[in-house]
Amino acid sequence: MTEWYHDFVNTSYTPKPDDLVCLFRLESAEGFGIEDAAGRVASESSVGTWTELTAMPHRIRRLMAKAYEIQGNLVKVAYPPSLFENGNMPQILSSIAGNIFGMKAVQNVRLEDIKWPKRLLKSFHGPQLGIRGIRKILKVRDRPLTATVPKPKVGLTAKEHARAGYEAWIGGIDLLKDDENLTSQSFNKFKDRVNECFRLRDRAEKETGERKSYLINITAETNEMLNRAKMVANAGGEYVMVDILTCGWAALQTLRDECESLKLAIHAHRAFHAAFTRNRLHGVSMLTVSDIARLIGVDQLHIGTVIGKLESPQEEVLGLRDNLQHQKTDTIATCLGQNWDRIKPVLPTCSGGLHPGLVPELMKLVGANIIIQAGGGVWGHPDGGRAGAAALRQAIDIAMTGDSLEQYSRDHKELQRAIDTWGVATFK
Ligand code: CAP
Ligand code: MG
Repeated sequence: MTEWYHDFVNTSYTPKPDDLVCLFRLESAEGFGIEDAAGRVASESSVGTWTELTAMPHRIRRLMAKAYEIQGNLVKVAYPPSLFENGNMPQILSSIAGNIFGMKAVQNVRLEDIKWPKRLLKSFHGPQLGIRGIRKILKVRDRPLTATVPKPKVGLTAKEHARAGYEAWIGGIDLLKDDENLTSQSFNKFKDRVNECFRLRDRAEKETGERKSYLINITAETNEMLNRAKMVANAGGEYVMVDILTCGWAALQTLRDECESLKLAIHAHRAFHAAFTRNRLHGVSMLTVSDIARLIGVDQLHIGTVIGKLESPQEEVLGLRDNLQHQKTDTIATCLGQNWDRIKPVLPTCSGGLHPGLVPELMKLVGANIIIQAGGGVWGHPDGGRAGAAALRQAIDIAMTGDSLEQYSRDHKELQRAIDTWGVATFK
């Protein structure tokens, strides 16, 4: 009997410009070759099932995906465009990132990257503001933007939270940020936080003469999230923050459109990603997540730090940065490259275990077109949050010039105290 799945392998096929292409890292299970596994992945993610069908009309044969390149464990699959519904991210992902992860013939499979054809690209809106729009709002042209999450992560009242924001803004921070697990708990109701924080934000702007803003976490059930976005717009906010992966892509699509009418930027937190991005052999890469987030249209996204408290390899962080910042990326080993066309760039956010002493190294690695977020690295400063905020800003100022942090800290006491506390070390 012929192996039906092999009909989905065609190494002489060249993808057409409007095919969607996926790059998988694939390991077949015992008893199966790589072609057996590749054929099964292409079949299950397009039109196939576990056996040859009695009726397979010719027109449906044209919808078969093709595993067209197999190099070691890296397999490229081309999908005909008619498999997909325009602007429907859940449908696209149920196809190419659906059942395949559980197939018995596959030991491990990781979706490394997706190359989006023009038609699908056009069916999503992309960021409303993008990097340029954000920088314009905040009137910060060259340096990294700064953000801080008050710590403890949750437990502060709305008043305490706003007071922390005020201290940080006055100290030199641009963006107050909520933590991913702060929404509207009994001790800190969303409505109270909106009122308190924007009141003190306006005051901090007046006192510093700088633009200040607030990444307020609206994460909730979709309708509630839209209500919260409206409350932020009414209070004069510029942003909402959302936990994109725990909310889900459909909710994010809905929110993206609402934010267009409310003129709000979206800060995307990626809590949950490591559940399926961290295993290098199985799951979905963070690069793929960043593609989807950019297509749907977040304005800012967490990418890791290389040197902070959370696992984020240098190659991955730099790949994410390029994928978010550039209009066009090249095909390299585990990346298919993409022409983003009219889809605007997204501002990468580096966060997780950062403090002033790590800023020069971070900027050397990732550059200045980023947001630097420090929670513990501001609120653990021995002289409090305002001093911590000042120290972070001083570290950025000196890193922008490339001069020595240690020397600069001699006449910048907040920075000096931060360095006395944490040095230039990474804390796990
Ligand atoms: C950082 C952070 C972020 C992580 C998320 C936290 O706080 O606010 O959630 O950065 O990871 O609560 O841990 P600290 P990533 O500055 O106190 O470490 O950015 O990698 O998505
Ligand atoms: Mg957090």
